[in-house]
Amino acid sequence: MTALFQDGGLRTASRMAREVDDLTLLGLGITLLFGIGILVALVAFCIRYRRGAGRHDPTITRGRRLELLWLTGPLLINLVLFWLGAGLFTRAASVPADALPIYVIGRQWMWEIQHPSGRAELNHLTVPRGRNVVLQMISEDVIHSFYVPALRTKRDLYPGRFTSLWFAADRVGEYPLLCAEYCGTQHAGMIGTVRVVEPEEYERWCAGAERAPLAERGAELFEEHGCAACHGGADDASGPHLRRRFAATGSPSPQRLLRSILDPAAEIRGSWPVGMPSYRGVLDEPEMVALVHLLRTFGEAD
Ligand SMILES: [Cu+2]
Repeated sequence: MTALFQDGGLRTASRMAREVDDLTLLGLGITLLFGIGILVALVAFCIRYRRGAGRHDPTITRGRRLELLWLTGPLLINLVLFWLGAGLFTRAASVPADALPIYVIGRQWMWEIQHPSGRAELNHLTVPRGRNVVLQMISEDVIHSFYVPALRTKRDLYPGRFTSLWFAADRVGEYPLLCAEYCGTQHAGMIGTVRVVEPEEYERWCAGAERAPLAERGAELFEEHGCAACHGGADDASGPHLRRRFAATGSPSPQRLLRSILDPAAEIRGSWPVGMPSYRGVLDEPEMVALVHLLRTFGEAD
């Protein structure tokens, strides 16, 4: 049924996008079926039982079976739609563990994309086909919304906080990327493209990075800002050895890591001797991205 949309500018680029279409069309189909059925019955009854037609008054005053039918029928249909919709929503919201992280920084009025390889892009997002990708997104100023119609997916970006969006694009091509949250006078110009390429091409493209890998830049910041003094594993350290701890337990989510950096008091557990200062206003967003990415790599089994 979705083939209908393929060439009409509503092309889909992931399996989940097609599932969203199918569910939408199912809901639309059921609505049409009932809507048309009711309309036809209404018109037919108006003509058949009009005044002067000589037919008896058709008003039904009792009919338990009929009542049960019109109560349970729509209820069951709605429960099925809810079940399908909730299932899809849950899958869209649960990031697969193996997803490739790519970082998105939104600012008035552009998208900055950072790949772990060190490759960066403006208003373009290059992703490998067939691979689960998770975007970790943050805004530098106001609320933006990352919207890719071809993926049937959208998520807001906020200042000082990471939100994530995952997808697995399965069709090579270029798809429009839009900001779906009015974010200032040039909001309408905050557009770009999502470029889906073959995995080998993505690897080749990443190899041409003009900057150091993200984790490397994160490691520099880790030293520069004195993180290592407390979190580097020294005997008299006043904080947990993060590399060792995350290697054992896995890294927390980017949002939780960022909160630990910007608002440490909210995240400190146990009885460490010195409270950590907040790094709000100290790190800019690209630095937050590099540092959080480094902390995420601590938790990856190698
Ligand atoms: Cu915007």
